[in-house]
Amino acid sequence: MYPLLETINSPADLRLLPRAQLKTLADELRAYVLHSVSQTGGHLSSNLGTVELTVALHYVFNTPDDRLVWDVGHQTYPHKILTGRRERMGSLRQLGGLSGFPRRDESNYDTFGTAHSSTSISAALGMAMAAKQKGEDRRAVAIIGDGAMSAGMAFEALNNAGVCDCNLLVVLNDNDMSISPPVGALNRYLAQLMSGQFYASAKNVGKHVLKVAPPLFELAKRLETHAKGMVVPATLFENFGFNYIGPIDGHDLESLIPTLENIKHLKGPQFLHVVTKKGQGYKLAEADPVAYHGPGKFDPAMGLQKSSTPAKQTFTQVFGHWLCDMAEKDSRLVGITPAMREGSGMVEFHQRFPERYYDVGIAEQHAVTFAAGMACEGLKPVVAIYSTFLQRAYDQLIHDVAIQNLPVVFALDRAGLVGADGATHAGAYDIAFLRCIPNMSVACPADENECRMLLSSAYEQNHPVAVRYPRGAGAGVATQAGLEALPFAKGEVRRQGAGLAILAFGTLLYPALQAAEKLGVTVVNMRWAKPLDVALLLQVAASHDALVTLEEGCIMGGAGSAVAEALAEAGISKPMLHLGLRDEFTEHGDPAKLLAQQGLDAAGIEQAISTRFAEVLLAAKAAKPALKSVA
Ligand SMILES: Cc1ncc(C[n+]2csc(CCOP(=O)(O)OP(=O)(O)O)c2C)c(N)n1
Repeated sequence: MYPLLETINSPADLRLLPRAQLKTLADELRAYVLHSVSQTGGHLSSNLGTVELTVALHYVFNTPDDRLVWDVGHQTYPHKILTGRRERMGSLRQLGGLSGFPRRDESNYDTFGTAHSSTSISAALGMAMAAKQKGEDRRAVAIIGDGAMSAGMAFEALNNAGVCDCNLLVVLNDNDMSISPPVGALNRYLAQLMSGQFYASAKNVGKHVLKVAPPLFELAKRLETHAKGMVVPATLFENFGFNYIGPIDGHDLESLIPTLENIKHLKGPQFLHVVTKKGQGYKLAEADPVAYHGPGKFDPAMGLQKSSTPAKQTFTQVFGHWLCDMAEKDSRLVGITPAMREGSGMVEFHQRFPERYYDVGIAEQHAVTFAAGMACEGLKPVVAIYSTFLQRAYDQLIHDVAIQNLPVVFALDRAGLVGADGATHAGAYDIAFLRCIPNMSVACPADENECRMLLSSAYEQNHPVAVRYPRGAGAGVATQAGLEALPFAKGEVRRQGAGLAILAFGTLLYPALQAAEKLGVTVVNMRWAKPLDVALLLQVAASHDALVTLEEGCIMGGAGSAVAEALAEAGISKPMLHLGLRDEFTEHGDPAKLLAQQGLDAAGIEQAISTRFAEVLLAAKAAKPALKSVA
C-alpha cells in the first residue's frame, strides 16, 4: 500500500531519494496520515496540510542537526512518520503510545516540546543564538500557522529576532484558518499579501536564478527593496528585519524545494510565507476543516457520522446553553473566546448574539485584559477559556482583573485530566493558582446541573469568579431550565456516615459517593474551593475523627490545602488525607485509565482511605452502623 514510504525510516533515507520520487512519497504519506488518524482519532486537517512542507523541510535541511521547531505541534504527524515512528502511529495519543504533539523524550527530531501555541519562533531563535554562541553551523526553522502567528508571543519573538544576527528561518504556514475561521487584522493583512502573488513569484524566480552568486543576491535584494519602495510597501515582516519570501504554494514540491534550498544559503533572519490548504487531499476535510480539525475514529470512505445513540450532555454544552439563556435575560452579557469557539461551546452564542460575541484570536492574555476593560464600562464579560490556556494570562488575572476587583466570569473548561492531549492540556493547576489571588472565587460543580447553577452564582457576584468543569460529560444529571443560582460559598452534606468525612470538590463527588457507600463514611459536596464553606467544614471536623479531601487538580496548593489552612487557622488538628493529582505530569491516554492511575476512581479512593484510616473505620463500625444517604 505504501511501497515507497515503507523504505523511509529516517530523513536520511528520504534525502537519498531522487527529487522525482518525492511527489509519490508525499502522496503515500498523505494516505498514511488519513488512514492512521481514522483509526486512532487525532488532528487531521492540519496534518493533511503539512505533508509536502514536511517532506521538503526534511529533504532540504539536515535534520536533526538543523532544528525544526513546530508551533503547537498538532501538525507533526507527517514529521513523526518520516522520523522513524511510522509503525507506532497506531498507538497515537494512547497510554504508553506516541504523543499527539512533539516531545523531546520521544525523538531527537522533536527539538522542542509543545502543544500550546506561538512558542516556536522564540524557541527556534534561542536555538539559533545558542548555535551562534557555541560556534556551531546549524539552522533553526520555526514552522508556525497563521492562527498561532496572531499571538503576542510570536510578535515578541519577531521583534527580538529581527535584530539578531543568526540563521533563523520562520516558515509561516498560511492556510487561512485557525481551528475556526481566523480573525483579526493580521489575517486581513496576510490575505492582502496573497493577492500580490504575481509580484511574489517573480521575486522568487530572481532568488532562484541568483542562487549561485550570493554577493549578487544582496545587491539584487537592495535593488529590489528600492524598486518595491516605488510600487508596493515592504511587508510587515521586512520591517521587522526579516528577508520576506513568498507567498509560495505549500503543496508544490517544485516550488518548495528550490526555494528552501536557496534560503538555506542565506544569512540572517529569513521569513518564508507558504500557502497551504487545511485538509488538503481529503475532500471531506477540505470542505469542512473545522469538523476534521480533531475528529475521533471514522471510516474515511464515509466520513464523520452522527452517532445513533444520543450522547450525554457535556459540560461544554451545559455552558453553551447557559450562556445563551443568560444573554437572553441580560443584555450586558458579552462572551469572549481566545480562538476556541467550538471547543468552548460558543457556536450557538455566536450565531444568536453575533454583536456580543468576541473571538480575539489566540491571545489569552489579551482576552483577559479585554474582558477587564469591558467590565470597567459596566458590561458583564464571560471569558470561556480552557484551564490550561488560562495559565498564559496569569498576570492579567491578578493585575488587570483581581486587583481592580472586576466582575469577570471565567468559564474554565477542561479542568482536570483531559485524556489524549496529555500533560500540556491538563487543567491541573487552576484551583491552586486561582485561590491564592485576593478577590477571586473558585466554584467546582459536581455535575451538570450544578455547573449551570454555579455559573449563575458566579454571574451574580460583583467580583471575579471562576467556574471550573471537566472535559466531556459528568454524572448525567439533568439541567434545570431556569437560571436559579446556588448560594455563594456554601457546600452540602451529601451522605451522612460515621468516622470520617470525604470533602469532595467537583465531579469526583460521584466516585466518592460510591466509595463511601462501601466504607460507611460521610461525603460533603464542598462546591466552592474559594471561599470555603468554613462553617460547614468546622461542623464536619467536629463530628468526625478524620477528613479526606478530594479534587481533580494538583494536591499541592489545591482545595485540600485550603481545608488544611482553614483548620489550622481555627486551631483544629485533624488527621487528614489529601487526594488529587500528584506532583508529576500526567501522560496522555484514556481519561478513565488516567484517573484510575492517579487513584481517583471509586476503587482508588476506597483503597487509599481504607489503607490510611483502617483504625478510624473500624472504630466507627464498632460504634454504630453506617447511616443512609441523605441526598
Ligand atoms: C495558547 C493556546 N491557545 C489555544 C490553543 C488551541 N489551538 C490549537 S491549534 C489552534 C489553531 C492554530 O491555528 P494555526 O496556527 O493557523 O494552525 P492550523 O490548525 O491552521 O494548521 C488553536 C487555537 C493552543 N494550542 N494554544
